Amino acid sequence: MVSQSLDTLSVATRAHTNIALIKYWGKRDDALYLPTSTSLSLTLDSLYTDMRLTFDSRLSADELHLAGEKQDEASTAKVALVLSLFRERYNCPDASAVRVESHNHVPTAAGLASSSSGFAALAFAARALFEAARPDIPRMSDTELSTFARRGSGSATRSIFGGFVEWSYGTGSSDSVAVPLDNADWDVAMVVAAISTQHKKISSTYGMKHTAATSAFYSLWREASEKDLQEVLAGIKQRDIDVIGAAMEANCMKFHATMFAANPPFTYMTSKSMQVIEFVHALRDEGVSAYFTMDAGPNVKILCRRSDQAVVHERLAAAFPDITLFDATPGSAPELLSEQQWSELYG
Ligand code: 2P0
Repeated sequence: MVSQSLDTLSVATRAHTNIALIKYWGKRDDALYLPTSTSLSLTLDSLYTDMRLTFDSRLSADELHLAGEKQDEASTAKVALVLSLFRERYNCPDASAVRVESHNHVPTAAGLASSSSGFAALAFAARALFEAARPDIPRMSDTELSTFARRGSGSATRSIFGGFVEWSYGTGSSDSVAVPLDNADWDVAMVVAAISTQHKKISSTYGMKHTAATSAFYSLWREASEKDLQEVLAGIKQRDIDVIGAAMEANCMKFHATMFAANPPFTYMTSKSMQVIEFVHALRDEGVSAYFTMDAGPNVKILCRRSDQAVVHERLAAAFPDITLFDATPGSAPELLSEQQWSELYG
């Protein structure tokens, strides 16, 4: 971060994506992004978004540039909304418009949750930017910060912390927050099997709304998900990958079942996803602790011991040479990047 006149002040950050072990799938309040159930995730190190925010008095409105390309007003709207919440919170409605430059190191919109790292990066950078503009206002806690990330995208709430993180149901907006559970600095890892990096046909936002409104299984899902959550929490406490993995897989299957039971029904699973799932089961039959989860896309994420990650990767690569694999270990909370780091990366 560089301290210059407010007009050209810049802040750059890196925030990591997270993968839900217990899924968020539905809002009880669409405007405030309050979830219908508590979710739990693992933040990943190797999939992240870098973002720089700059006050620019020459701009008439906030701008979003993705990998150097200026986005249209519709794509910028949610970013502008989150920035407006910071202007309000920091009591500076007249602050200059902000230029947002974002670089995703996550295949966008492929069920790999680039919105989680994107809005976490935005919130983390905006706090630093507005703090510099209004140093007289007391520092915003990470817990409160997670409610600002939430307003951009539900899953972004959880990327405000590293390791295993819960996003609590809460009683309202101020306590539907991220809670860090465990930094996951032990024998845990993921291999992501990116079956498709194409834009998905049904967005998560629409998919969860349609499912909550029409699925015959939706009320059962909420009840059952709470039980799965308790099992994952117990598994994290015991550092037992088998307890965590079994409950994670069960939660994933119930989450996808809600969509099979929607009206009309739909699914994000493909035949290739099923082949990978069967392969994970076969690995487990051989004694490797490997467990799958899938989100709003065809990709399969495999939870395993860090000490087994190379084996899981190699076996998958041999069986599915056409699938791109990403190795990940637990990631940390967002961090600030220096101007020098930014210019070395993005010129
Ligand atoms: C999750 N997903 O818990 C769930 C599981 C996808 C499946 O959070 O509408 O992009 O912006 O809050 O966060 C993806 O949905 O949706 C997601 P919005 P988001 O990770």
